Amino acid sequence: MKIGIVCYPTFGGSGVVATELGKALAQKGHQIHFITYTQPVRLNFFNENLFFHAVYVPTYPLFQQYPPYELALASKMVDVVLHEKLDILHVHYAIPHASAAYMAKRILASKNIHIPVVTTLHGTDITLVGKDASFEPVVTFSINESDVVTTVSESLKQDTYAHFDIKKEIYVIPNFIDLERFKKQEKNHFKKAICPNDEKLLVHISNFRKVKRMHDVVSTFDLVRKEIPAKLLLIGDGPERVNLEIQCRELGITDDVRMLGKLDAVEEVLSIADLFLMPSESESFGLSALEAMACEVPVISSDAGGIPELNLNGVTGFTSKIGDVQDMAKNSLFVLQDDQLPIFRANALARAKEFDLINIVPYYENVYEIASAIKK
Ligand code: GMT
Repeated sequence: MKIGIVCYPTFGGSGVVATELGKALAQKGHQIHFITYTQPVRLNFFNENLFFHAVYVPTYPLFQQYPPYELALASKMVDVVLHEKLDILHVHYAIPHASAAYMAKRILASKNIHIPVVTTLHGTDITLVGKDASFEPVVTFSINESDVVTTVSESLKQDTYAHFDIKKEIYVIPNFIDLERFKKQEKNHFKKAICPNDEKLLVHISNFRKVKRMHDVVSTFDLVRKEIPAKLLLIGDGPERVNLEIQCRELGITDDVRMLGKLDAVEEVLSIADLFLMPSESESFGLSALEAMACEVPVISSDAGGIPELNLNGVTGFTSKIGDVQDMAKNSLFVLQDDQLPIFRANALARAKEFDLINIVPYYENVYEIASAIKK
């Protein structure tokens, strides 16, 4: 099939899932056309089936700080569908991709061209931004107008029905992992550099937004470190970084906390980690937790959203009530015991294997078939 994938090109989870899906589909022989405003971060290699089309938004004095990206995106979708003869459009993250896809679909219909649209909802497009009154009517409409809608967890499906008046079936297709890339590697020299005295290594990876409850990461680590020698690595960057620096200074733990910024090769850091922390306020799936588990790292998390569908309480790690750092610290100390850690590591890997992209990508091919069979 010739598939147009519309996504955010950034480090954020939805962009990563969209890009990895496109790469996997290209390897299966589909022709994939990414449509977004800049090259997606993980689209960093050559494959004869992968194409990138940049959305250009012209500036004009009247637009001031509001250039109409959605219109430029819809126009680019029309252009790519027409000239590359796409069979389907798959948009990731509802805002503004689903409504831009609706516009493109209607424009193409006026030219007697039918293009099926699949919309994948990822998380904050539903649970945070999308349900805001500023967007809700457009999000509801464009979800209902998509030919097929998918969510990345059962929890997000239920949230979508709860927050929006959705009249159609939603298919759950969980996020997936490339086990060839995400696997525990031999990185002992790196571990020695970070943990010279064999300290336990706790890791957190995110976009440092409020929804990630980064202060709970630091508080949990602080409680663990009071009991056993431990270090914390924070990967990523975002609005909460300054607050974290202040919190670490106030707790007097700066020597044991390192912020490495945005890294591409996160699997190298995960290869030396003993525990992954994800205390999020809201999380539709928790892709970075899956990446950790694939590298044999157990997860201590909140029980928000879809996390419990991935992190099995007492098996691959533990889930706690949102904000219960005492419980998260207690669970961390339990998992980090020498007789427990190998068991949790093995369980985490076994669970991650259930999300192997080889098993999950065919579900997307299936919904493309379903969407293509719908004639409107
Ligand atoms: O929160 C992020 O990291 C970004 C956000 C996005 O939509 O780009 O991630 C969401 O989608 C990911 C991929 O499906 C999920 O793994 C994340 O759980 C989800 N984030 C939230 O729900 C907060």
